[in-house]
Parts: sequence; C-alpha cells; structure tokens
Amino acid sequence: MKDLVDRLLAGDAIAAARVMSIVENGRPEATEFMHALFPHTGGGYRIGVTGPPGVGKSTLVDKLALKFRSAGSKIGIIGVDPTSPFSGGAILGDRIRMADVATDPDVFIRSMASRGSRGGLATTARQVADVLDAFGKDVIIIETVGVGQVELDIAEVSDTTIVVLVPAFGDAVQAMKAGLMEIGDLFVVNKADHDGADRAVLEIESILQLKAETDWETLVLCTIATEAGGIDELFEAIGRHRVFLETHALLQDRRRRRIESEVRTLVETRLRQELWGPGGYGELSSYVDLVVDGEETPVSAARRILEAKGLVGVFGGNEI
Ligand SMILES: Nc1nc2c(ncn2[C@@H]2O[C@H](COP(=O)(O)OP(=O)(O)OP(=O)(O)O)[C@@H](O)[C@H]2O)c(=O)[nH]1
Ligand SMILES: [Mg+2]
Repeated sequence: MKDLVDRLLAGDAIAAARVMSIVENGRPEATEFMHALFPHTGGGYRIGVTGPPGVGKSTLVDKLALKFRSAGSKIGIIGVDPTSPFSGGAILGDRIRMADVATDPDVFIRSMASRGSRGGLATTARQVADVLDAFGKDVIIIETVGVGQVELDIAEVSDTTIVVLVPAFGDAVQAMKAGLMEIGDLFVVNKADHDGADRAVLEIESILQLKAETDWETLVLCTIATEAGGIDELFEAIGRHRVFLETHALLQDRRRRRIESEVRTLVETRLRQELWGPGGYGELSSYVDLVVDGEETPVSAARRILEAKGLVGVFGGNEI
C-alpha cells in the first residue's frame, strides 16, 4: 500500500487510477488509503457542474478545463453518471466530448457509475476527489448527469456549484422543482446559439429572486460550449465566487462540512458492517422469528441485538 501511495504522491497516474478503483469499488483497504492521503489534501478547488441530461455539461467542462490549463492549473475531472452501469477509467463518450483535454497529461479524467459505490455515489465522488486532490490537482471538476438526489448531494462535495440549463421553455421551472435552484452558485444557460437564451436568463433570474437572500449574488451567464463562447466570463465568475468564499471564511466552512460528512459516513458504514456484516442477517432473522412467535416485540428485539453488540447504551435508555 505504501508503495502505491508514494507513487501516487510522486505523480504516477497509473498508481492514482489504481487507488481510485480501490476507493470506487469500496474495497476494505480503501479506508487505509484515504487515511494515508488525507494529509496531502486541501489544495484542490472543487467545482460541481450539474444539470439535466444533454445540456452540454461535458462540452462545457472540456472548455473550462482548457481555460484552467492555460492559467497553469492541473485538472482532475470526475464524470458521475448514476444511470450507467459501467465504471472505471474510460467511458468513451466523455473522452470524446472532452477531446480538447483528454490527451493532456495534466488533466486526469475519471468516469464513475453506480456500480460498486456502496456508500452512495456522492460519498464515493468525494473520496475520488480527495484522491485527485492528494494527486496534486489544483482544480477538480465534478460533472453529474441526471436529475435527482445524487445531483443535489454533489453540491455538498463542491466549493462552487454550477447549474447548467438550456434555453427551453419551462426548463428553469423544472430545475427549481428538482431543487437545483437552491444548490447553484452560478447558473449557465448553455446552447445560447439556440433561440430563447435571453428569455431563459430572465426566467432563471426571476426564480432566483424567490431564493433566501445571501451575501453572494447568484450569477446567470450564457455560453455556447461548442464554440467556447462565454467560457472566459464563466471562468472569471468562478474566480469571483472563490474569492467571495475565501473572504467570508466560507471555504473552510465547506471543507469542514465535507470532513464532518466523511467522518459520519465512516462511522455509519462501520456500524452497519458491525451489525449486519457476515452472519449478521442470520442473527437478525432469528430475532424476527421471536417477534413473529410473540416472544419479543420489535423494540425488545432491537434492544437485544444492540445489547449483544455492546451498544445498548445508544438505544432508548435501559427502561425497555
Ligand atoms: N448547439 C449547441 N450544441 C451544444 C452546445 N454545447 C453542447 N452541445 C451539444 O449538445 C450535445 C450534448 O453535449 P454534452 O456535452 O454531451 O452534454 P452533457 O450535458 O454532458 O450530456 P450528459 O452527460 O449525457 O447528460 C452534444 O452533441 C454537444 O455537441 C452549445 O452550446 N450549442
Ligand atoms: Mg456529460
């Protein structure tokens, strides 16, 4: 393990990919790797890019990554697709859509799917982002596909969250219903070469008025990702949001929240293994039999299980 960690820290991409596979597949040694890598994290700025399918997120990420590269940053890109059963280093489509940066050695692209991520896709994405951070990436861009909880959870992983929409009538209303309005620090109307981009911007801005007021005034920008149109402005807006977070001490706040969520996940995962790990469900089943036979209630059965694990103090006192 130490060898793999040392190689990763020295910039070996093959070692980094192997560690990411271990983390993604939830292998038991993953926690040891996370432990070893943690002291080397904290330097990577995390940008979440989210929005409905097909709005041009990958194209936008490609152009944005190119822009960050020209500013000298090393980039990690994580493509999260909860609808795909395939995982591992190379979802071909992402590589094609990120053609501008796919062959750059200072850009590391990782595609993740639902397979194997037992702790939840957002948790796994956070850990993979940590690996990329330790690997020395200055900027880590996380793209999520689809509308749903994973997309919302991913905002917890990011320092700046960008919601991408297209100029389709009612799109902004749908996005609001899906909870996207709450999580976006920046909004992008991509495919601004299509009709209705200006109207979409107004629609989003009027919905944003309903949002609780914060010090950060959410920006709405137009892009034409295929032509890199509006990318300079987006790059600049990300920089402004970053400065805002830094000057209001919110960057440390977000990092703290991520750590809290990491610790909580680790404890809960470990407890779940402890309770229902190998043989655990058999044990559960024998307690369920006792309840069915009228010898225990669900509450007393639960208490006896906890008691057997030495965890009784955490459940309902001792009165049951
Ligand atoms: N006209 C136009 N087409 C665009 C623009 N940006 C992206 N596209 C096209 O939209 C299609 C989808 O782009 P992607 O970048 O794959 O979109 P995505 O949001 O990553 O898609 P998923 O990851 O599948 O949700 C591709 O055919 C792009 O070439 C744009 O600004 N204008
Ligand atoms: Mg995509």
